[in-house]
Amino acid sequence: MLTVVPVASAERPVQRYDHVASASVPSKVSRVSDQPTIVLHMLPPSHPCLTVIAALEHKGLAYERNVLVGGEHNEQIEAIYGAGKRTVPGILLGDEPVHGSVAILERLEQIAPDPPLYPDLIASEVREAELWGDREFQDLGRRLPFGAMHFRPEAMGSFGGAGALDPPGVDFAITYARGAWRYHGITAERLAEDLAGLPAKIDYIDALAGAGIVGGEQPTAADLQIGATVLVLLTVGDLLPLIEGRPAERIARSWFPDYPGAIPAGAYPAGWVPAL
Ligand SMILES: N[C@@H](CCC(=O)N[C@@H](CS)C(=O)NCC(=O)O)C(=O)O
Repeated sequence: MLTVVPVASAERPVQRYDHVASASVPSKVSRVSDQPTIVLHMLPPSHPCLTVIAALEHKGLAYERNVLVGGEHNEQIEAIYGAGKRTVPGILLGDEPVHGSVAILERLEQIAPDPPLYPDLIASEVREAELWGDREFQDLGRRLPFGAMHFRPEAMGSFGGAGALDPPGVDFAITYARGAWRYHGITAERLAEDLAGLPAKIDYIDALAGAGIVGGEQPTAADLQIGATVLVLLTVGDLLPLIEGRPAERIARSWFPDYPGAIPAGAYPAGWVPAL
């Protein structure tokens, strides 16, 4: 999930994903011969960054992680990738800037076709599902956790891997969650709609799995795009009954390491999470 939300204090409430990366660390993946150098600009908890990491590692491409500082990343990314491009992930492929998870996966497929993320027989269906994952599903990995933490700000401690927050920590979490609501355009009405619409999205992932577009023995680009968002949703206890045991959960757990953190069930107002 991600976002670094502008808040009153520059200090972040929690530090997470120290195990994922530290600034400018070469990955351990062995390098495909003749590949260009690859530098990934990322923020650690970002789920589209996890999509790109999974793709790089699945293809066995060596790369360097350049972990940006939250709050400074927008200007840094814009300086590298061009006007209006202010989000992570981006990669530098040699000197060539490629911005955004969908464009990156497509470009990685060109430089390293095997193993394919867009298998020939289902390539157009995979692209369609990947775009759905990027445009319609990915934002839920931001709005649903931050939506929950407005009602349960103390859960920002367990969500961020910091454990229980002390009262000043909860004050910070309250401010942070408010900033996140503003930043992501979350309102109670929108959150309730997001929650009401989630079962249909999980059903759609079931249908994609039934059609062999996701959930196979090897990941497609759609698995990596959709799975990273599901991974974040699995941290929200209230959402587990909608996802557990479904292809969506299997996809997320198959292609990604655990996403630490938990928002205990009971966060959203009663009745907002649809009953199955
Ligand atoms: N759909 C884009 C979304 C990128 C995106 O929104 N990234 C978030 C991190 S998950 C970001 O950089 N947020 C920082 C910000 O908006 O300031 C992609 O997949 O590349």
